Amino acid sequence: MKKVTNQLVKQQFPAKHFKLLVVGGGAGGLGAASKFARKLPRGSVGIIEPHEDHYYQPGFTLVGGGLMSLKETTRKQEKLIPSGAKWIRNEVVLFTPTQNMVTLDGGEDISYDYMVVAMGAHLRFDKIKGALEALETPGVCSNYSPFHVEKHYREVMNFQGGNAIYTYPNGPIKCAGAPQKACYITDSILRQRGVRENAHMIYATSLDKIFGVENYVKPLEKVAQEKDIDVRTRRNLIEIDTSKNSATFQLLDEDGAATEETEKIEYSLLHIGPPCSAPKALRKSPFADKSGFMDVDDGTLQSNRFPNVFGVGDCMNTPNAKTAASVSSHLKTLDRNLTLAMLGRKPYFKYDGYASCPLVVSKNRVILAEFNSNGPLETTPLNQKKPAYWAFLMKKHLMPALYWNGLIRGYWNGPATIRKFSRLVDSKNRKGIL
Ligand code: FAD
Ligand code: UQ1
Repeated sequence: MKKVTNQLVKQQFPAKHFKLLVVGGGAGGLGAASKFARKLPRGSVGIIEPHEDHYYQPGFTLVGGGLMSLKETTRKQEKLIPSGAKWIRNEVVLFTPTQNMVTLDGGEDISYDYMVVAMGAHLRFDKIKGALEALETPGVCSNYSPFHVEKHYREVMNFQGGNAIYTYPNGPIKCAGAPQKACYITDSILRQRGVRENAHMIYATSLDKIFGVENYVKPLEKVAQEKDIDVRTRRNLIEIDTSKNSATFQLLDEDGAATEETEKIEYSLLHIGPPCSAPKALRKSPFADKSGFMDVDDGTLQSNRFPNVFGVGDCMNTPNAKTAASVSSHLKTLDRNLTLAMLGRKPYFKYDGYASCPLVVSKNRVILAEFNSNGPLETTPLNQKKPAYWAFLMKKHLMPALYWNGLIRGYWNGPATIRKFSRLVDSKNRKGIL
């Protein structure tokens, strides 16, 4: 019976044209499709997504630290596609926005009235010489990849001594705090295992400071200092030589430009924070700016060149940090602006630039960084700069629930409303009225 129904659905909604086409079935794509599948007639929304498994990527930090299983972060995509929407299990290889069309791998064309591009950011281990091969050798791992995140935990549990290096790339990266979170959890585990004194822990970053948001720099410097982590700034990992267990860093000048100088460090454990880029099909499309990311209006998230196309998530060139938390606020903006566009009106609702990075600083403490380009944009009246157990509980229990039940189902629009209420009791700047 189910087979017959599926057949009927297929006949009713041929996969050729959609009122709304969503490219990418990650956090942003599913959230967008869910919102509009509820508003539009059945079969009006198509989602193009090549992968069968959907990962809750923010959980990878916990998986790499042995605090969550990979299984808990993984669900089958088919179970997550909103009812009424059609999943096209393929990838876009070509965008032809002048004809409102995309081409799939294999050559099939799909057309649309409106499109949401939600392709995320791609991990570019290939930009570091030898990294792809090195990831298959002992000691080299990355929480960023579902295929190498469990290896990180195994390496930490087997670590006996030597240099443990955590790297941060020179350029865009999703969840910019994740490399240092991995470093801090490792420190906790090594202490618990009684082998910390055999380790020299290095956090090597291309930035000129430990974290890009000023408000959290001092608290994080304190964490790194207390944990005896050797923070080396203006270093960019460019090569891994597994025959010598050697990582080569290019030294950057004070403006972040490459110099001729390099530094080689021998590793026992090397955790790679990969450079990230826009996916290839987007990079070479008319949507991309020079950086390859999708050129959108920072506020409305509408494509700067094609007004029937919007962006959401990590694939855009908006100045926010690339996080799932940002996606929640993108979705709020998209919901209103795409609806306006569909009604023939001009989108005017503005994304507030919100991003958040729960900085896990041990196996049970988190600094809950929340910010936009102007500085902190915190939700709670509590001191979020201080490593806290309540924030850890949020990271471990509340955030996955918000993601699975709220964000990807199009119900979670970010914490802006909670923030307004909590400002009434704002103990931080004493402006609250309660
Ligand atoms: P994604 O969720 O990555 O989805 C993009 C989708 O597009 C993918 O499913 C992909 O298969 C698909 N796609 C790509 N190319 C094509 C194509 N050509 N055709 C069709 N589909 C395509 N965020 C937080 O808020 N808090 C955290 O604590 C946090 N920690 C993180 C830790 C790690 C280790 C990592 C890796 C990320 C973390 N993030 C965190 C970031 C968060 O996971 C991302 O910002 C979020 O997933 C972005 O959503 P997105 O939809 O833009 O991209
Ligand atoms: C958030 O909304 C979100 O997406 C569901 C995350 O990713 C899993 C986060 O890490 C954070 C911090 C938020 C923001 C939510 C609150 C309640 C502060």
